[in-house]
Amino acid sequence: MEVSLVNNTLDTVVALGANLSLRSQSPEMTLERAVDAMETSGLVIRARSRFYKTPCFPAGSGPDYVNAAVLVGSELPPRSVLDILHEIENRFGRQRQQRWGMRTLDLDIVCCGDQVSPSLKEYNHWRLLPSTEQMKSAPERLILPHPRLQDRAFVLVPMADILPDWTHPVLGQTVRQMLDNLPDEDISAIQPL
Ligand code: A4P
Ligand code: MG
Repeated sequence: MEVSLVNNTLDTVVALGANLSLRSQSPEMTLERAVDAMETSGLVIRARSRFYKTPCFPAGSGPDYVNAAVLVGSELPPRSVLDILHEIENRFGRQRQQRWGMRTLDLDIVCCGDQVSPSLKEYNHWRLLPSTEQMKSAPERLILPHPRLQDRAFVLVPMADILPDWTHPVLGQTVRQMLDNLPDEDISAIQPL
């Protein structure tokens, strides 16, 4: 389902990922139920990507993921949306042990329209942090857009299903253009389920 709005301020994209089963519930089923839980919590799901099987990043650090993205309509501030997402992650057994560790459910806010938060300076700090440092430290505050979305085929491919013309407010590139910058093998590794 594709929506032809470009950078509407209410456009919030949420990325979903899971690579561990929750008891007998597969990652795919967890993602289905997480989307339902988002709706029950009052977030309006305006578009939903396909579900994709994606190789774990960093390579070899765990089982394949299932990834997807949804376009959410909400009048809540993004911080309140993130609180709802964290509550859903907890309900689905998420434990934060290790940065980029395996997880039953990860819900990230990829973008909220044109917003750059909390400031361009802090956004750039997290975007430009060397990856060895990224693995050790996580931001306390909500950073928008998600500092690594432009590097991640597992975020951009699902996002291209729902909002391909969204333009990154700092990098000035659309989702399609950011995908074009990635190696072909990163993109071909993302397979619809
Ligand atoms: N935080 C700040 N900004 C945001 C935002 N825009 N969205 C804060 C969500 N959270 C944000 O997040 C750490 C802290 O960042 C939180 O306190 C939150 O308030 P987290 O979700 O606890 O930690 P994380 O998921 O390990 O970090 P992050 O930054 O979400 O990691 P990534 O970069 O998303 O990597 N491989 C595949 N194939 N598919 C995946 O989905 N995901 C990861 C996680 C690694 N490898 C993967 C996948
Ligand atoms: Mg996360």
